[in-house]
Amino acid sequence: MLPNGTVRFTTTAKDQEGSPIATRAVDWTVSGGGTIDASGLFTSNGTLGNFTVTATVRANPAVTATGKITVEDLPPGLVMDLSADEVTGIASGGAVSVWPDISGKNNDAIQSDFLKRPSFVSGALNGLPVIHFDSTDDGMKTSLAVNSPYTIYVIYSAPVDGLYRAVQGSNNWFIGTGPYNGIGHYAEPGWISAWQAPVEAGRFYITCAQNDGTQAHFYIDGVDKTTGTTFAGSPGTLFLGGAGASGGALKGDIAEVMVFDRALSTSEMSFRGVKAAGKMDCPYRARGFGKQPASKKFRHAGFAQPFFANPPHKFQCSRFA
Ligand SMILES: [Ca+2]
Repeated sequence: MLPNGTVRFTTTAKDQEGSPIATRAVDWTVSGGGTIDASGLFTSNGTLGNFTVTATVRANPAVTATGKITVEDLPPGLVMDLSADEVTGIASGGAVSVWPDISGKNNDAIQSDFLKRPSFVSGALNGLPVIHFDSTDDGMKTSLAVNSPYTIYVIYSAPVDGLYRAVQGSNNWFIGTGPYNGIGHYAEPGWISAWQAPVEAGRFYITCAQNDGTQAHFYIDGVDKTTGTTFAGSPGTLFLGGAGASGGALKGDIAEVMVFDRALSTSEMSFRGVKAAGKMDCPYRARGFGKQPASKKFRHAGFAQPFFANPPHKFQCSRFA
């Protein structure tokens, strides 16, 4: 969440067999960073950091539950932030009807059809949860209309085969697996990036689509993969997985989707990417972000000494379904 913002916490009571029971009165406390009122509404005082919220059953103080909150200073222009580790109250494998937006802009992703809801998977990526979208029809709709300029991050695992969409628009715009069996990014009227390197099954990629109103770029793990900068079509209304213009499914997992209503600078993009890579323990090449290798020599030099935000523990960055 953003400094000086608010977020509401709730509790769900269950008996020893896991069945829901009436929620009893609880008292709320927080380890720092602001205040929390009797209704569970946390209000940041602007202090950045990680804080723990504790709910204590008033009639039996031995019974407590905790939640965590991260207050961080994000670049201006954040209009949607769907983070799987901010989804609460769903057991692993459970259906996700609402993926709450934590940007403060109320652009939640929703799915009213039970059969089309993605599922919550706990402890899937560096101990953090992800949202799994099936190979047929799981999808979610947001109420966010995106037109250039914009910057959109999608951190997801792709299938190794076929044409699957992680995030798409009401227009023919998507980030997903291309027909070339690599991660691709399409915006009318053509491919901004059709990377043909093999996708590793279960591996999470930090993808970033940036459009400054004139030129479009696409980055994978901090590396510029743009092949066509002039395809400037915008997504329109944003959808996840098998919803939107094509209905094409994902067949994979999403950890986070972040949308800014402006083109972030290269240093801002690098900062966000390194933050995400650290949180999820994914490899990320921070140096040279935003720069298309100018020559073969440069490209060799760049890849010979990759910089990783964390050691590239491949399997900590992966989930195999
Ligand atoms: Ca389904």
